[in-house]
Amino acid sequence: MEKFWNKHVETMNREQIRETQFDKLKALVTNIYTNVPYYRDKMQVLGIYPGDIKTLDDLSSLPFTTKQDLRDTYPFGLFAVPMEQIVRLHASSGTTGKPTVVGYTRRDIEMWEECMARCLAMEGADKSSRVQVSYGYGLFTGGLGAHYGAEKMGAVTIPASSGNTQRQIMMMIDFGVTHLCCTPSYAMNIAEVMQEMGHTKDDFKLISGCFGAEPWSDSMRSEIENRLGLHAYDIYGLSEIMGPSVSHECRYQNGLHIWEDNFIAEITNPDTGLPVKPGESGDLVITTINKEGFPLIRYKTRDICTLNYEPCGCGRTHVRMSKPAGRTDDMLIIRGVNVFPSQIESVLLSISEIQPHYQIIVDRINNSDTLTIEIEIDESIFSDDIKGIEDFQKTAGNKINSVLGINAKIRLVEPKSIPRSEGKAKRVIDRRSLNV
Ligand code: DLL
Repeated sequence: MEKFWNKHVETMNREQIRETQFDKLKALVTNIYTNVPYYRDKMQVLGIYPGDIKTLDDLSSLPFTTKQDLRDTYPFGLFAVPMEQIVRLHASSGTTGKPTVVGYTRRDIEMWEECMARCLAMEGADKSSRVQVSYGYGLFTGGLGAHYGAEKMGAVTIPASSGNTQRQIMMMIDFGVTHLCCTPSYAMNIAEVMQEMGHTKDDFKLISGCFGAEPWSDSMRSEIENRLGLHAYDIYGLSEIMGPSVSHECRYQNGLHIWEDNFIAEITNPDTGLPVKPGESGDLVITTINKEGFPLIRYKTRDICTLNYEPCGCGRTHVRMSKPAGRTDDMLIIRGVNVFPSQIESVLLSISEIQPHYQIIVDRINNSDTLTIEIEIDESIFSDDIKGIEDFQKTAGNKINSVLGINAKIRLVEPKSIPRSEGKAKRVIDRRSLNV
């Protein structure tokens, strides 16, 4: 039977969702115009005032917010409440320069807990569950975000954080953990170490896994499900908006329901900023209509996906986003062909001998881009003759070429030679930027 955390809200009809969104949007625009000088200035430049928001569609007249705006206002310039009302800060690990800082009021934390509890319920968790949170705890939102939702639900919550994998496995077995929250690449790592320790999936009581924070393919999903003996669900979120639980998959696994009573989702063309046609893919843009501390108007996530408003078999009415393929900034352009690392993963894992451990190396040699994929393979292939190995490399290269239209050099590497992830996996080494 379908489990809900807040059935009334999760199943309200589309009209009710739009009404709720409109009421909250109006209040939000007045709030930021009054309390956030940065937003007020932006709106005044465009000649837009709170009274101009007369329908939900007027959202599109509001300015976008970008990562650059967050940097320009570092650290607290976009906060909409006095610091006395902020009870927690999180920050994203900026690869360059300063991180982006997000503040939460007590009510924001409660809203986040509620969203996370809805996500866990979607996987079938309830207060009888034992939830191991193996996302990193700290400024990263994964650990604490999942933790508070599981606790809110009344489940036994185990704040394992990431790392020390053998101990994680011992706890999962000894504590009878039913639900595991971590990145999909860390789940693979756990599966591998479990095997090395001489355990099998039957030693676990796992029912489901709540995996996100990085792109992962459906082939990776099957791999994790087979190895750990659980149902693997995708969860999406980002520090700027609210960490994990912006959206989550139901058991139909045909997209992730976005909690539309808290977030308005739009898809726009990443170059022009114009809305795409219904069902087309583009940049996911999110407006947080229920946050007090750090509300964002039309935030360009740079995550590429589509939106699906069709009714879902689970009964939830909130829109579904497709599994994000990756951020526009993670998209590789190799000799003019656009490709996301997750697409390469999908092709690789469709070849049975390939282990889900790989690294993508992009370089520029003699002014031409080169793509090398290092993959770990079964011991069995390594013990094969040279011809067998060459044939295998050719098959993998041809498959990449026929599906993605790019030439790749396949380098087979020994089992365990690619670093294992405890959080977000680093799949791509782009040496082109180093050579410029
Ligand atoms: O990764 C929040 C999170 C923690 C989500 C735990 C889910 C689970 P950031 O570190 O700010 O926050 O990274 C956000 O990660 O814009 C996406 O590009 C990517 N991302 C997050 N979830 C998914 C997912 C957290 N399920 C950035 N699939 C986002 C693909 C994801 N990419």
